[in-house]
Amino acid sequence: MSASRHPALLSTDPELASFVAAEEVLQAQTLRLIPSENYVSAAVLEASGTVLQNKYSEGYPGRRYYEGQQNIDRVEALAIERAKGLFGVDHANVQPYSGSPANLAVYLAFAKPGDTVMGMALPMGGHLTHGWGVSATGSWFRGVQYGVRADTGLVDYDAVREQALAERPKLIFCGGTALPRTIDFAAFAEIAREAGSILVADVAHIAGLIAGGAHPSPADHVDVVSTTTHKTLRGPRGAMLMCREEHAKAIDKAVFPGLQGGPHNQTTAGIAVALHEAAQPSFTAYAHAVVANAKALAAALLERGFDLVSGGTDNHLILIDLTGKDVPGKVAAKALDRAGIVVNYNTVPFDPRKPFDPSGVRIGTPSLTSRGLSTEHMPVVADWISRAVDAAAKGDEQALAAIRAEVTDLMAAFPAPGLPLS
Ligand code: DSN
Repeated sequence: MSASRHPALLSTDPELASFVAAEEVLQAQTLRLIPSENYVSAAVLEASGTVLQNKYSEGYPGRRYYEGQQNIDRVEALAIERAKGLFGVDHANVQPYSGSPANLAVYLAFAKPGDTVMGMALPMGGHLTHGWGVSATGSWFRGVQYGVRADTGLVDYDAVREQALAERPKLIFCGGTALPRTIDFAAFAEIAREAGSILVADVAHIAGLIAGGAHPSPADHVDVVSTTTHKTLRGPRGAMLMCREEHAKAIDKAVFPGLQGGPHNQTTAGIAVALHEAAQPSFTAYAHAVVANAKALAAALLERGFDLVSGGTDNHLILIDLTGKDVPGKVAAKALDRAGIVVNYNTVPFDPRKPFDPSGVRIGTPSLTSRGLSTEHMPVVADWISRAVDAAAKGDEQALAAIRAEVTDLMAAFPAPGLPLS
């Protein structure tokens, strides 16, 4: 199949082409539940693979350090205008290479090494770059971390406020990577105002939901919005920083020349296409369907005796605590993978196990919704997960193989965007 899709690659480097072809088959045949992944459209794939990648263009539209920018400037200006329109912000920088560099640029813009910064602890659902110890942001800065309540699995905004007023951090991050509930940006804004902190909403996971109106927007509440572009937003792997006009210069200077060199123009083009797609009514329907599917899947998992952190979900993501099932997260994730269901093992709040062998698995509905699965399919998905976890406990490989056959069968009826071979 790759012969027709990537003929030049096949003829130049058949070995590499075979890996790509195998990945196409894998993505077509499996049920992909990793909540930070998705399928980009064929248009985004095409834009991301253009000759735009042949250009160096350090600087910003109209202010470059290299000549020959007449087309690149138009591409980047278009991406910027589309980001501003979609997210309702004054300023957008579309050059960060991905989420971690985007967040590092925020530190560079507003803080000095040694300053106190505050974010959600990684094992509670935060992100490495929110001041967690093993990241540069936790070693070059003094990271203080908040979490969720043990009894509810929810952020305790009173506790966050108390901590912020005691620590007076330079930066406060809200958002994370394993948060199944709506983020109260207004509450964080009030806390940041009282503490005199710059508030950053890292909406990487939920950017597409915000764009589609399925999650409240941080635009009116925070100083900076940081996001990757490849999760629910369904763009290429990249990132954006968005802010009010007053912070525009600091953000731009931090991204370039502060942290990065030439932007990846082919990615900028893919981002522009994704932003255009996300502005269509069909994307609003998609974002709401992602949430409806996640709620239906959570309900079906609860019916089957699963323990979900915070008791369910408001967004695209579900965090399953497998402690009661007596199957470690990693064992379950690997068994699910053998059953054709791709998830990642994940810590749960207050996890007694280690991050590399934690108690939970993290799942989400962005990818399956992109393929057109709807709420009626979620009990089937929950059944597969339940059967696979039981099979993992018993070491029943035959049961996993049987699930895999069922998964492949259903997926064949729901072609994935960008993968015509499905
Ligand atoms: N790696 C991303 C995720 O899976 O959530 C966060 O950076």
